[in-house]
Amino acid sequence: MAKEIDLDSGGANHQKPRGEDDIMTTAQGAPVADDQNWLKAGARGPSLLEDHIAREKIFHFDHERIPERVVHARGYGIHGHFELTRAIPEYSRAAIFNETGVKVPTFTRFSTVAGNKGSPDLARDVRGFATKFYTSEGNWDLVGNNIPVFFIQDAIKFPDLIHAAKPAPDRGFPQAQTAHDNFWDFISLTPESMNMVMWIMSDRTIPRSFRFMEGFGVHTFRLVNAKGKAHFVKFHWKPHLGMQSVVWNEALKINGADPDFHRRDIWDAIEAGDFPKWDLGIQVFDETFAEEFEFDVLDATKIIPEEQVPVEIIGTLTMDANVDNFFAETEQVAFCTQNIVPGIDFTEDPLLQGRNFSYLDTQLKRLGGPNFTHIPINASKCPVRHFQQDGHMAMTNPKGRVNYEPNSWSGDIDDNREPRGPRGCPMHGFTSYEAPVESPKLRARSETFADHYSQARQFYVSQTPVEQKHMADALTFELSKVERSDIRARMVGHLRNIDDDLASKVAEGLGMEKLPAAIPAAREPITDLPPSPALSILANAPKSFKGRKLGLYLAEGADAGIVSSLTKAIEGAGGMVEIVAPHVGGTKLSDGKNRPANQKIDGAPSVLYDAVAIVMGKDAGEKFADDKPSIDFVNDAFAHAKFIGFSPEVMPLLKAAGVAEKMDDGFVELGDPAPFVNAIKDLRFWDRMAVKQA
Ligand code: HDE
Repeated sequence: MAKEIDLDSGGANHQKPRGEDDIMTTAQGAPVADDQNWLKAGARGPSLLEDHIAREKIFHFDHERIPERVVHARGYGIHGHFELTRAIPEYSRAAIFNETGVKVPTFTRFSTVAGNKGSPDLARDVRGFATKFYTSEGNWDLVGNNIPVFFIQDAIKFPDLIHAAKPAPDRGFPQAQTAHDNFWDFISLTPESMNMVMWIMSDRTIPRSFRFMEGFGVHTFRLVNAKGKAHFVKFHWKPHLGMQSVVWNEALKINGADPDFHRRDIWDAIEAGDFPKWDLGIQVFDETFAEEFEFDVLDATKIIPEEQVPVEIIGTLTMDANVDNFFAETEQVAFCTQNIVPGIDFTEDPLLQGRNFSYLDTQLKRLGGPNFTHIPINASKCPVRHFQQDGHMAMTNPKGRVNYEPNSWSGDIDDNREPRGPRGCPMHGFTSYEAPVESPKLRARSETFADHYSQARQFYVSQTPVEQKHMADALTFELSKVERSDIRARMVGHLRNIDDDLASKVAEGLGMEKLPAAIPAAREPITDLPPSPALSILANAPKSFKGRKLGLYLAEGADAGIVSSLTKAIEGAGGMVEIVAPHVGGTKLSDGKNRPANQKIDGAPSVLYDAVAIVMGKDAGEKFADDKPSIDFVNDAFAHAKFIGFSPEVMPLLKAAGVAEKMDDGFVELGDPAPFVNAIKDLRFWDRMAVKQA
């Protein structure tokens, strides 16, 4: 029998979890008796248009999609909070920066740039790192990336860049990759991209996890203090878990084995209560530094090396809650670079200035009207008072007669008191920093933006030999997918301005008979800049397995003692263990007990793990020596320089995989788990890769 509807719950009813007890209703709230059979003339039809229930259901379904973001379509959002650990009133009057201990809620969306919503997570691509801070003075959006520089210097070039990177318009492919003619054609004709090209061809674009990436605000912004004094600032996010990337061959395989690898990783970590954290760092500098610095601080294709202006840590971002509803939160969140608060201001960076137009404009298209600020994920958590009104889907509608300013309604003016109601507030309200501007109107690029190679070279020489090899391999891979040889040659011509050795390696990788001539530079590179150690991932590796995952492959008769002591040791070191077995139902260990598995071996290749351990009983070691997924598990772990823990019974499998004769210090026999758990703190056994690290 139908239960009575709780009238008091009104429109909020649909926001409750959709539980079994709920009575189904139409969107108008009318109870529905049967939503599985369309109203028909007779049991065999035809169907009747009269069926308002069926039509409403189908109508709503037809309109479920909103346009995906033109860039950064594939994203993943997480709730969290930011806590200020060092107040900086000397730099900024923003409430979020003024009192140590201030805590504000946040929402962060990570993303790839080029792929569509359904593209794989491990595409070689820049990752978006956009955070909305719900401060007491309004929302501040820091819409950054995991790379501190950008491809272009002027926003007007953005549509060209993105058109070139996305699938070609005639054929609609390739999806989520830059390994094609259009991208490299554009890049090789755009020398200002060369610094960014070094970054995207590095391991930064194939992060192991969102949790193991840095983030950057990219542009130079301004901080303005209570006296109106301004400093320049660059924002940085530093992950507590350190940085880590996968290798390219792993990325290709992960995309097949688990296209949701990154989102699953952060979802699982958060569900397990292992909340990722980042420190917020600032590089603060003044006009004098800006004038003396070798490059223009308004040029978003350049960094300011940390060795020149240290990153000062001022707070911590903790991500601690997954979304309840992907669409409502991750899809509908609307980041806008123009969302700043008093005490933070823009600079004249031409890329930032263009973004300030684009983001607001794009939300209008994506979310369908000007009231996207009424959507809960976008609404500020502090009071909002203004005279904007109406429009599509207006959800928060003020009461009362007055909707203009100045007015005599909202104050008590009869007794000569100041009229109340929303008013501009010169003392606390946002005032733009009075940067002096006196110039002719020009369509021009400043001369100070013209050196495109010095920092590209600095990035390359700051990498370890393993990382440099990865860059040469990445360039070779990408350019090998370019059909036109003149584009390949032009690109190698640019590399010659960056590093001749790199250019030669790529030319060799591409099978070029002779090295193409260097491209004439718009301006001679400044100098051979010193390496910046902060730019390398491997030189700054965390030396810890914390937050990482061990794939523990077990088969019949595996020593129960080893399994339990290893699991305990890994978890004690802050790592996670995933059990892989021939069947997901589990496998019987030496103590006769069944150990349930998380994954079946052919669905869990070793590319999904940071290190692997294999423990089997004697018969199983022989039996799985014939098994292709088991052989691949070992082979890939070996090829990707992973640490491999093993029990002696596994030798037949190691032999069959062809690694038994090549066993190096990356193989650790299990018994006492300590040596293995100690070894995997290095994350990979890099010596196995041809190039030795410096
Ligand atoms: Fe974006 N960018 N962008 N971008 N961007 C968008 O806004 C744009 C740039 C970044 O998770 C769009 O809401 C222009 C730099 C992130 O929702 C759009 C230019 C940086 C996200 C847009 C840039 C970024 C976007 C598409 C050149 C790093 C995802 C959907 C001037 C500092 C935010 C949307 C999210 C999204 C325009 C360059 C980061 C079209 C015109 C530089 C992380 O407005």
